[in-house]
Amino acid sequence: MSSFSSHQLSGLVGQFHVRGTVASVMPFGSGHINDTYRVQIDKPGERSYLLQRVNHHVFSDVPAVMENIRLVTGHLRAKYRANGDSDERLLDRKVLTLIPTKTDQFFYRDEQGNFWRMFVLLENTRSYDIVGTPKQAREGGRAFGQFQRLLSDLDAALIREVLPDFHHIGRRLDKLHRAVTADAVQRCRRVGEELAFISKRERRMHTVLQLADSGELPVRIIHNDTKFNNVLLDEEDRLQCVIDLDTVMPGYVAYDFGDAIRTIINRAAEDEADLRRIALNIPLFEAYTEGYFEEAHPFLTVGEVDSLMEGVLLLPYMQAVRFLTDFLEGDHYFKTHHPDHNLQRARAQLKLVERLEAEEPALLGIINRVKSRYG
Ligand code: NDG
Repeated sequence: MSSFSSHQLSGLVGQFHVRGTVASVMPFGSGHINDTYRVQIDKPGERSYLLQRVNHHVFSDVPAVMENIRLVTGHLRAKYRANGDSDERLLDRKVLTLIPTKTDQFFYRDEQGNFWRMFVLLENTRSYDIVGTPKQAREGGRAFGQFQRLLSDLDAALIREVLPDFHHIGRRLDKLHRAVTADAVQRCRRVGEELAFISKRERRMHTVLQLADSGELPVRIIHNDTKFNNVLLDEEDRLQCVIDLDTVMPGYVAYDFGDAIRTIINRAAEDEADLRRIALNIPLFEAYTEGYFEEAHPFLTVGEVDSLMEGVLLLPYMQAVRFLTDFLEGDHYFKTHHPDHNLQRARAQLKLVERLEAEEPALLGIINRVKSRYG
């Protein structure tokens, strides 16, 4: 994370409509892209905030990102209100709340060209990098199922594709192949095994795109970054809010399902160095699937249900392709904490693909069982 002095950070907070004076601004969370700080206000009982520097190397059009977030949070709030939620303070816990700047913008641009934004911080909530219990997994499934359902009547044409082809496996593989050819930092000789593993599976990993091309998958507004730590739960592990809306864009539900399962089913961390520890927790898969169908069954088509398992294999595969590409390009995209971090992440994700392939019949059986409850 680039460092900003507490004086600079307090100055930035002062650009936004916050109540009270700042007590502290501390780094917060474990994201790989943006820089996030927790802003504590110097008054007991006053709410806290999240100050974020949006990574404008990743998001080249930050105003478009912010416009998407404004549209999506506005739509979600209106839906909750229409469903009878009238208490605005409770709504603040269900939907991210942006704090405008003193000039009524949703971001502030500093002299160095950094983009800053501010959200209300949800007190007494938690997020988990690794899921512990079926209850947490079920709430995760409900979270993203509900998110997609409530957005299913928002016109996808209104949402800007801020990261074009974000989950297009063909483009991701092209980028990997270009990185291999360029071999900019001479790391190619270290990844032969990983490249062979990836190339062996290239064909199958195009299945979601093929289904989409043949018209079997509707384009929907999806979250596109459904890591479990993007769901906030309360102290009793009940769903509160879906966060990190930067990547909300048109796409296919299999992407969100697969990306969520990638973090939920893995007993180890996304970047686990000891590959023997990468093992599946199938009861958590079942619980997530149940929670997801509970919310999503009214809108899912038969084609979409049939695509979910493909998403489960595709998303860890695509993530490995992305980590490996970044490793070969010299680690410009994801924040890394040591020199081989992206390689370690890629290896962990490929091991996860292997484990998922071995359990495919069991996982499909669960999806079919849950689906059959809804006729
Ligand atoms: C970041 C990525 C997400 C990826 C995740 C891996 C962006 C904007 O890291 O795609 O799945 O942990 O690239 N976000 O959140």
